[in-house]
Amino acid sequence: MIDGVLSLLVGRTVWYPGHMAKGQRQLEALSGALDLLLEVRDARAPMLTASPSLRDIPKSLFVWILLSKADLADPEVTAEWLEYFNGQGRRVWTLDLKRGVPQTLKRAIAELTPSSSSNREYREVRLAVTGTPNVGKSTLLNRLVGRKAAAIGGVPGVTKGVAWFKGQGCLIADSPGILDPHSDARAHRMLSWISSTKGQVIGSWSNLAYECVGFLQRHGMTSGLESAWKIDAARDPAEVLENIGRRLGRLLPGGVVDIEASGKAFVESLGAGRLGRLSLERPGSPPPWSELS
Ligand SMILES: Nc1nc2c(ncn2[C@@H]2O[C@H](COP(=O)(O)OP(=O)(O)OP(=O)(O)O)[C@@H](O)[C@H]2O)c(=O)[nH]1
Ligand SMILES: [Mg+2]
Repeated sequence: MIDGVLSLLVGRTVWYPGHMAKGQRQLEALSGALDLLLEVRDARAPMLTASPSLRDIPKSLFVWILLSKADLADPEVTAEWLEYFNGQGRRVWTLDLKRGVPQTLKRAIAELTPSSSSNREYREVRLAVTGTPNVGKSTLLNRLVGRKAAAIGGVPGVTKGVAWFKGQGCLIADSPGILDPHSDARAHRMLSWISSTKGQVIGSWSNLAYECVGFLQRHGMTSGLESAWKIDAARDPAEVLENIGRRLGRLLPGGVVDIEASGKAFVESLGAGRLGRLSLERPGSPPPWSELS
């Protein structure tokens, strides 16, 4: 039954609002005047959340990778990612932005000097944060400038345009989250599991949830689901969702579970990390979305 429902999701329904295209153009336009780009990726899925905006930037620009929401990812897998990126000669940090920014990152930024390659009339180092939606770009910026300068929020699409903020001895540009409009629809659906795209624009919440529960079951990652809602997570995904709905009291008249509301609660809980620490990708493994139909 689920296979039939999921096949409806295979069509390309990528969410690509106007502010993303505008943000990407703005970032590309200013990239020649930057000393550093901070590419924020979600530690739970560092390849899935690789930034598509890096294609048209000068090859000489330093790009450091910041794995955000490391507090929500499996620490062992995050350690593998650090090793992977270090092995590629990349500079990489993990972030738990609820706590702050690592001193080593602050120091590394403080040690930068304005690049002499661009013709500039200013002295401050200039950097920009980039990344897919909702990965924590604005939270990072606020942490770096030491105040709540940029708006943040738990849903993707909060930042709508590039804006500069003054930090200590540097200027930092915030930018809107950007998705690859040509990405595989399965990858796009998976982005909604970690709240990096809007689930409701992709398809029905219940279909997203069925697919996600199946993925977690295949990868032995359902313990958080069980402890959050005290349900048997080994059941058929439709049954799991139904039981979540009952637990949460998401009932329609007549006592029938509102399966869309249940799916929404499940996907949003997963994205917000309420179902335990888990990672969707491991270095060297095939892209996780390739196993979806
Ligand atoms: N647990 C956890 N939550 C984080 C972390 N960083 C950011 N968040 C939360 O993630 C949500 C998104 O943060 P934002 O800083 O608005 O993300 P953004 O990338 O600027 O999002 P857009 O502007 O919408 O693309 C907020 O609810 C933050 O509190 C982190 O390291 N750990
Ligand atoms: Mg933002």
